[in-house]
Amino acid sequence: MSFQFLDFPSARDDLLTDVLGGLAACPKRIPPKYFYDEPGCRLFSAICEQPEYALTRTERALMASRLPGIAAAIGEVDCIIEPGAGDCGKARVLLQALHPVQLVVIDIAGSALAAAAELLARAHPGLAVTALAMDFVRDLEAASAHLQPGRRLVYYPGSSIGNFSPDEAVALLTRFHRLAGPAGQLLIGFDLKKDPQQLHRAYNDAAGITAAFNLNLLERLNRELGADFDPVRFRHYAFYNPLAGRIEMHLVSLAAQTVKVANQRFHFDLGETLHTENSYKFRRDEFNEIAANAGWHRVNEWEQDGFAVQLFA
Ligand code: AVI
Repeated sequence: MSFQFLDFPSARDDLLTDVLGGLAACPKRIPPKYFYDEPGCRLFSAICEQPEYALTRTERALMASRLPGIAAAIGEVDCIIEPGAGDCGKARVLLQALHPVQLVVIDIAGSALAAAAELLARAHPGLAVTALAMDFVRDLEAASAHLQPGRRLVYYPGSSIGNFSPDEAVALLTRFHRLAGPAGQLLIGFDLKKDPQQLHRAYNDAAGITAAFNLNLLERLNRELGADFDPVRFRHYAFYNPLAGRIEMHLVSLAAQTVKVANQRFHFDLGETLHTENSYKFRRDEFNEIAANAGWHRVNEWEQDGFAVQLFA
């Protein structure tokens, strides 16, 4: 078995800085990457099982039914790199069809990543598995030093690209392009624009799991930064904004209240929002333009039930 785990702890230090900066901003905001502590990862997995949230299931079904065609379009690959790999479940599917020499999985949630990547390495004795615990939006360049030479495929499934603004998406895809190198490819999955009611339901599931996921952010700040948020005094509020083409998630204050984080006080008016996430939905041509601005040209695409997977070179 070949398994390597490397921790780039700089990401941890950002939580306090980002939270203090985000609470001082107007409107208040916190980056969605901070949803994913251990309870947050568990809640996100539960969201993916909710009947209203079809995104993950649809992508899984698309990948399962089209895998031979996708693998044929990709061709020979030496190294698969998956930023935001989480529990490595999606990489496992690709490994069945492509037979790379190395798999590099990257995630900010280091301990869950390490455990999942080690299991993968045990199941594939011929594969070199490298797990990098880092904030890939900031530290991706550091990953280059750990890539074996050869043809690289960056795999970015799950519509995670939708959690970035269009400008941020171009910047991130440009960094993927640099990491993939001259013969590199990008396989990316994203959610398509669709009936806003369907989108609304997906982020307002009846079981309240998305609400718990959103509110867990406040509990995380209490646990890790000694903040004193009272989660029952905030309401999960998610809606589709058709002008911006995105779901917006907010935590709306149910009272005029003051919250303390690291000895700084922040006032919330009744009805004031803390903006926690955007989830952009795309038309296929819109997405092509974003990718083209990052130096990628489209090679192939697959679509199923409002979800698209595109291959770029
Ligand atoms: C990870 N990301 C693509 C999910 C999304 O749909 O934007 C996160 C999520 N937020 C609420 N539900 C799911």
